[in-house]
Amino acid sequence: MELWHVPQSRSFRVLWFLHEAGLPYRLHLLGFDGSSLRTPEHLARSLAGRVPAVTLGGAPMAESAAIMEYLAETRAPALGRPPGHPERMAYLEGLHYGETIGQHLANLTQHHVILREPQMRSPTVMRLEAARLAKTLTGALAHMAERDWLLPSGFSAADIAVGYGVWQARYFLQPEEVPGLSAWQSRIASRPAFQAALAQDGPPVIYREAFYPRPEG
Ligand SMILES: N[C@@H](CCC(=O)N[C@@H](CS)C(=O)NCC(=O)O)C(=O)O
Repeated sequence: MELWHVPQSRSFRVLWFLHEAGLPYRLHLLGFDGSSLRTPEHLARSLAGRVPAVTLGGAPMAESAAIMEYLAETRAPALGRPPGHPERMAYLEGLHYGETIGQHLANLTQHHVILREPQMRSPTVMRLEAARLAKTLTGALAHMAERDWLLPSGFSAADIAVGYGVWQARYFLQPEEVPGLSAWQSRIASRPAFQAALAQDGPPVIYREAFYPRPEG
């Protein structure tokens, strides 16, 4: 399979999944300036000109949760929970909760990183979205209670979908804002497949700072 990826973006989920599953892939690194995402070739793979985009046997897919669900069903059963599995509902919930977290990360990235002119940036949005991001993570942690991963039976693609947001949250949230977040990030970082995916991620193109503080208010 082929994967089109922008370093530090949501396509990292698919890259991480491929390493967890031990599946072979061919990686194409794209920029985040818009131009390489808007070519006719890329728009044929991703309707909105985004990443991730993959081709599987020549057929395109471009939603990371759908890609992971399909790959788990067809090539990596240990990372999925099939229909009829007692954890199926919680698995699907976690797999898609990643985008509930992701929308806040995307808004924070817009206002701290993408919008360059100060008058375009909203301190209100920065504060509101940081609080909403913290809420999504606090909620997930409360649900996990004493567990390391989202499902009682252990690590799954749902942990990759959510884990990408957990990892990226370090750009916008201080550890004390979400008790348990640092330990969760450490558990993610301790996975060999995560480290192997990081090694393939490519040079930073979105986040140049380790942390983006929001204005007081
Ligand atoms: N729901 C999609 C979202 C994909 C998405 O929006 N990716 C961003 C990078 S994080 C992108 O390609 N943005 C480029 C653009 O908006 O032009 C997924 O999770 O795969």
